[in-house]
Amino acid sequence: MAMIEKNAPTMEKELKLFSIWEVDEVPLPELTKELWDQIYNFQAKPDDLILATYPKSGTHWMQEILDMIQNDGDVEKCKRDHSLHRYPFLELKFPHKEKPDWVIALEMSSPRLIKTHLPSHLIPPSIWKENCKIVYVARNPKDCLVSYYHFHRMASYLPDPQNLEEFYEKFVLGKVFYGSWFDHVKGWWAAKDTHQILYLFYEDIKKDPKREIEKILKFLEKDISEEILNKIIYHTSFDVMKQNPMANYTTWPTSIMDHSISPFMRKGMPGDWKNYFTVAQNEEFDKDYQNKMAGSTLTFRTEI
Ligand code: PPS
Repeated sequence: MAMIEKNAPTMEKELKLFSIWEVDEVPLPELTKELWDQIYNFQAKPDDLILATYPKSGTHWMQEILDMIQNDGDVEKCKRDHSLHRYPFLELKFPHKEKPDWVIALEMSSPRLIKTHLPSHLIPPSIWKENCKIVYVARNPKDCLVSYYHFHRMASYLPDPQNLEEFYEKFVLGKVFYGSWFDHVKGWWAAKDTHQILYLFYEDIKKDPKREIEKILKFLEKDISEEILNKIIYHTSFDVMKQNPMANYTTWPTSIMDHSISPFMRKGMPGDWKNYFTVAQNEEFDKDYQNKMAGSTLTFRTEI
């Protein structure tokens, strides 16, 4: 919180509209451009834990779960700082931070948790080479699209989405930051056959957080008591995270994130897309989905 308050004026001045540049046709925030070589050549360590997601798939939720696991359910420790500052975002450089996040990661003590929205083919090769454990969270594309749309409305550094129709077109064409949702989820799905990847689904975590957190514990080879497990489920529930200033971004200047337009912790519920998609859009989306996902064994639930 202190860093946010201290640096609010710098953030307001410098966190300007992100422009796009592309790596392998994947649109990325331009602020990664000059750092790209260093990011791609980032040196991972074998005990790094990587959290990978397509935007708006539950990154902050999973980070909170992993932080609670790593801190044995100590809620106060997990409130030590805002989620953005607790763990580095591999490919990003925020103007209010003195260093790019990959440098912050280098200076962290192990075991490190590092977040990324990068598609699997743009991940620093050292992450594969060191055989790091990776938790990937995927969310159904319709809710992802709606959530991403609202995020563009409330975050001043993201291009104005105009309206849902315009954003819908960009999303299905993969012309949004981090590119095609379809390529992202399929790329990581394929990668799990050859790497230590726990592939989770937002909808499953929502439906049965206990079962999904137990999967994570097994993957991380970590034992915790039933009491701590219940504490983690409670602390990382949508309603509790929505009230947590260390997780809900309400401490950010409103000129950067305007929660009166749309809160960062917005709905947190599978199926909200039904409030936004027209019947025609839904049919078109389903057709496009069939084509793009043909041959994939991945399945998504668009409601629970
Ligand atoms: S970001 O900005 O890309 O890192 O966003 P990300 O954290 O990946 O996703 C934001 C969406 O996740 C919802 N969220 C949650 N859902 C359920 N339970 C919990 N605890 C939770 N925490 C965050 C958040 O509300 C965004 O989804 P929408 O649909 O917009 O509500």
